Formats: sequence, C-alpha cells, structure tokens
Amino acid sequence: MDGVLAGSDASSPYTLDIDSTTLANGTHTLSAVAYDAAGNAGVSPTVNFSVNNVTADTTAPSVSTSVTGTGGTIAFAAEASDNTGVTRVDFLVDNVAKGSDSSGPYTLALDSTTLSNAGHTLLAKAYDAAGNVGTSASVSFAVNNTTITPAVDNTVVIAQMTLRLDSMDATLATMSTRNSKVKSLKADVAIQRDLVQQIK
Ligand SMILES: [Ca+2]
Ligand SMILES: [Ca+2]
Repeated sequence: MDGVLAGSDASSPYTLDIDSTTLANGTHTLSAVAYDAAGNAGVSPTVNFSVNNVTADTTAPSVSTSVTGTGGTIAFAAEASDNTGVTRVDFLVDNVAKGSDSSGPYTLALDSTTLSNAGHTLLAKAYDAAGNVGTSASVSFAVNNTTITPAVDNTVVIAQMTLRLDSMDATLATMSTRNSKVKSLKADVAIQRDLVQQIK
C-alpha cells in the first residue's frame, strides 16, 4: 500500500483488512504481489482508493466580548472563531440572554435604559454546527443613564411674568407720576411687558 508492505496472506482466499483511520484522508495506491514456491513474484496493476473518515467535531468555539457605551444605546461585540465555523453568538447580561447574532461581525445593540443604573456583566456564548458552546470571559460594564428633567415650560413662565408685571403696573398706577423714580419704573415695566410679548 503506497509502495509499503501492509500485510500478507498465505492461504486462499487472499485478503487483508486495514483500519482506514490509520491512513490519512485522501488517495492511496494498492498493489498485490503473489509468490510461488520457487520465489517467482507476480505484481498486480496498481489500484487507487480513497479514504475519507469524518471525525466528530468536539472543539468548542473560542469567543471574547466587549461593550461600548454607558448610556442610551450601548453596543456589544464578540470575536468568535471555530475549527468548523461559528453558527451563532448569544449575548447575556447578568446571565440573561439579550439577543443573538448568527453572522459575523457578531454584534448586538441594546437600549441601556432597560438596565438599571449600576454595574452589570456581559457574557458571549458562541455555538458551532455540532452544538459545542464556547463561553467568553465575563466583562464588567456600567450603565449610567442621566435622568433628563423636562424642559421648562415657557408658557407657564410667561404667564407668571405677565401676572407680576400686571401687579407692578397696578401698584405704580396708584403712585404719583410726578415722582421721577416712579416714572422710570413705569417705563421699565412697559419695556419688560414688550419683551414678554415678543417671547410669546
Ligand atoms: Ca467546533
Ligand atoms: Ca452580525
């Protein structure tokens, strides 16, 4: 076999069993040599044969993961590789699955407002077609979504300012306009009212 003696058989029928797992996958050659009592040798034509042993995949994918961002939409990413191919990567936050990606690059966008403002852990699990699972090292990350206070309602502020200006106006109206300070205050109030009207 492949030019090397693989075995002999001294009695008919002449046979030889070979464990093909001892051979590499691929094409091999076989020839038989028959001998008579006088030592004459007859060599057969060479026959090609192929070996194709399928070995079960027991190698789990290797995977690592990372997080970008601390608020709003945060991005998870995983680097995964396998001897036969990665079929899917799951992302787990605090050991709860948040989503999968079945094609590289393996990523997941998560609305971080669904998580508490605190420290969390991220794990990525990578699967191959044979069901082997590789788990990444745990990655710690923090979520910090600042609570946005609602914008001040201009209408309310304007209404309040108008009330105050009206009240000042009423008070000034009871005072003597011959007093120059009162006169100037009345002018100021008028200007402020104009400004408030413009803002409206
Ligand atoms: Ca594998
Ligand atoms: Ca992807």
